[in-house]
Amino acid sequence: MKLMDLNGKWMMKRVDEPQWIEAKVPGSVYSDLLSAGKIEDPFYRENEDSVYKLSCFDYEYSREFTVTKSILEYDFLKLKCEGLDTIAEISVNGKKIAETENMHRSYEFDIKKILAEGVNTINILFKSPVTYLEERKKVKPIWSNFSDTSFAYLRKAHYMFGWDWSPALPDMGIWRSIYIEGFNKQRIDEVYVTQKHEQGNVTLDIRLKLDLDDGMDYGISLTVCSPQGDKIEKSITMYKREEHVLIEIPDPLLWWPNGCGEQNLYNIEVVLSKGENRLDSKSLRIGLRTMTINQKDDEWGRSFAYEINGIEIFAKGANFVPMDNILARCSRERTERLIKSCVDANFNSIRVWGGAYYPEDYFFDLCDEYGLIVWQDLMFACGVYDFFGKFKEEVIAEVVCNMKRIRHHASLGLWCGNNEMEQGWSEWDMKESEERKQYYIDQFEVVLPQVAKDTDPNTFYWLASPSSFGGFDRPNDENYGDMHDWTVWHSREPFSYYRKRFPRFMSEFGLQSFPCRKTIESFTLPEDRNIFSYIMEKHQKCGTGNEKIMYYISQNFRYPNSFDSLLYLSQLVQTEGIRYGVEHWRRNRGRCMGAIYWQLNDCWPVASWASIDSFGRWKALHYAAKRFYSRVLASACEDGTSVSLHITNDTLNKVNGTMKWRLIYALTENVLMHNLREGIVEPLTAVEFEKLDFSKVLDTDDKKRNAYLDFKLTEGDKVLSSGIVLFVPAKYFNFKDPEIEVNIKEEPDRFVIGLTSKKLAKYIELNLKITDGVFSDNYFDMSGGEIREVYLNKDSLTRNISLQELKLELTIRSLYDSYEKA
Ligand code: BMA
Repeated sequence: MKLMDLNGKWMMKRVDEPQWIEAKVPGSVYSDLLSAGKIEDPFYRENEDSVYKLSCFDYEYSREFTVTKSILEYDFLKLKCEGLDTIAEISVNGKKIAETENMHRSYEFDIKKILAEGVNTINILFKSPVTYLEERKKVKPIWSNFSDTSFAYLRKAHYMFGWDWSPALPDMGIWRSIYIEGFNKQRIDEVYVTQKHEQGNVTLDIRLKLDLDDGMDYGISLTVCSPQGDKIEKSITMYKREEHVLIEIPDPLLWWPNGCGEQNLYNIEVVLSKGENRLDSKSLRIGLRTMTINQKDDEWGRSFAYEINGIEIFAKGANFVPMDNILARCSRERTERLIKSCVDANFNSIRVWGGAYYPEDYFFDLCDEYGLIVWQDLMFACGVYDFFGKFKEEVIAEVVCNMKRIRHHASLGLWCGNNEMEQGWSEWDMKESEERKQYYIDQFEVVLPQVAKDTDPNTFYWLASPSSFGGFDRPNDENYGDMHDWTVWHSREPFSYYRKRFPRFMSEFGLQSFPCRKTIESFTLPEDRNIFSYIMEKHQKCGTGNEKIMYYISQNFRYPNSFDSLLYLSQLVQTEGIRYGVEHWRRNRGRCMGAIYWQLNDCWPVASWASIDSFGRWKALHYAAKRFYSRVLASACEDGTSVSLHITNDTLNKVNGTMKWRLIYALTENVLMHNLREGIVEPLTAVEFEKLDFSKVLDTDDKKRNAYLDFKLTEGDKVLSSGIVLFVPAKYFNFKDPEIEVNIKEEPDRFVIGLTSKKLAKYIELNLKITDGVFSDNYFDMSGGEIREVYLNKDSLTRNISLQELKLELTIRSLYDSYEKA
């Protein structure tokens, strides 16, 4: 039972300095220094460098707490630390009780004998992770990507040492809750729930483990509460340390990922008592579902698809990275905004990438509630590990601890051993010893799979991302397992290259862009606002990133007429590239069953692969994701002047659709050809709906530069999906001023923005100068003469604004405005 919270006000000081400053726990050194006004915003301009240096010192945290006589009467008193980052020495009343070296696990220490009635003190000393690694490196360096710090020696979130999207800011501190627990011989040690689904019936198998002497009779009462509030209760007497209780759920309501059904959740409460005395309790929230990865041999190799409640789904989502470098600033609210943005963009899954940390409980609660299947990497990425001795013990303890914490969540889709390490050993020139290669096999193919089998056997376990068979055998083979494809971007292949790839499950691919102007203003002075300035390059962590953005712009768009236009075009190339890949893989639904782009979010304001920046602002890509991940997608596969129109139906229902298309001459907006076709698309399938050949009409380059195809898939009067095809790169197209007209109306809960476009307009951007908000659609195309309504829900706005203010704040542009005309 939790007796005393030690969160809240502490004091903190740099060990070599005399003065203490006020600190907040959970928190961190940087966040306390920031609150005390001792450092400036580490994200501003080049402050990263000076703040990094502060991690070369040791810091001490201290607080007092009062222990009453009644507390001391407990047989056991434990100090619980849910997260210490990272090299820590813990003392209570001047007596050292432990040293720790792993931010990824929780710790429990016996403090019964040390506590005294009255005022007690607790001190936690954090030693510099930078100094520690420097010393280890001097003895024997260990390979790691993106940073030569030898970070793989330390169980600390790797991205903190700098990544190709993260600054190097290795913070430290008491980053999760700390408290005292007390119990009298008896407490609930573990509640582990598994489920059996048989012909629509669900039986829960609740395994209980108690911390008590055998043969004692303790009462356990279990309550399962359905989403509608119906309760099933069961009581037993425990005579052993471990017991199974089976509970059948009447009329089970299943949990589904977003887009497939409801996110029904059941609460389970376990209460331990002796006679009338309630001794301990634990609650869990679960979802009734079966979930695995299906791998079936087929004509191409072997499939790789999530199967939920018997249905194979196409996974749509992105890779999640930490939301801040100062973890104290992450919160449930910020995370909820991000997770909500995922489901608003039609995601049904998310991958938690292995170079970070195991997310908070609330992250998984939110994924349960919103319906995002979580691909959870273990926290190993782009590094080589010395898997023996104390390090090995730490790793095992950490994985067991996190599997036990997370395994009951409805949203947990799979555990994955690491990020890109099997691939690293097979494809990268790491020049590491054979001995370290053997450690890889022991860690990722023997020990951790066994830990998973013992701790969470019902969740699918995958050796590495990417992987095919394990054992360094073609880990990134497109026909087996999952795939990371960085040929577009890192090797500058054109977007059309994606169409040559038929991965079974694409778990990483991406293109960078700059964040929007508002975000750039947060870390720059006006004189920095040039992408090749020192400060802008400080906020670009991928060595050749800006060059590549410029390269892709040059392939697709005209030379931008301003810094603002350059930012805008960078977001458009990112959007187009990812759309190209996703639409192709969704057209090949069945062969490919997942497209998880790199990356969802950012930890600071930076040029990166993210679709949502560190302020939570949607880039063009995130709006495009809402369209290309839509449950029913109409997409065009163009090749010269022929176009095939496809429909991908990810729903569990038939689509009774009508596809209308028009070939239009842009100068006059005259319709050259058109057609309408009706048809049925079966659930969970992708079909080629229509094949068009315009070679006769578009027989000159000039005509190709002036004509476009617009297509729209409707069901009844609902537009399900639409698109526009150009027959030349947009940079060669003969755009005319679309003369977009805007008319805004206010309704109680939203603003309705009516738009008309005289001529074809590509990538129309709606932007608010000051306030942030999420539009129902953005960066979309309009054919000449089209009328459209876009909604801005008031609850998405970061402040209340009037209609008048909105009119002043709203700016609109399209591709036509991004380049010089004469
Ligand atoms: C993949 C990821 C990250 C990296 C990204 C972009 O390798 O796993 O390590 O940030 O590519 O290069």
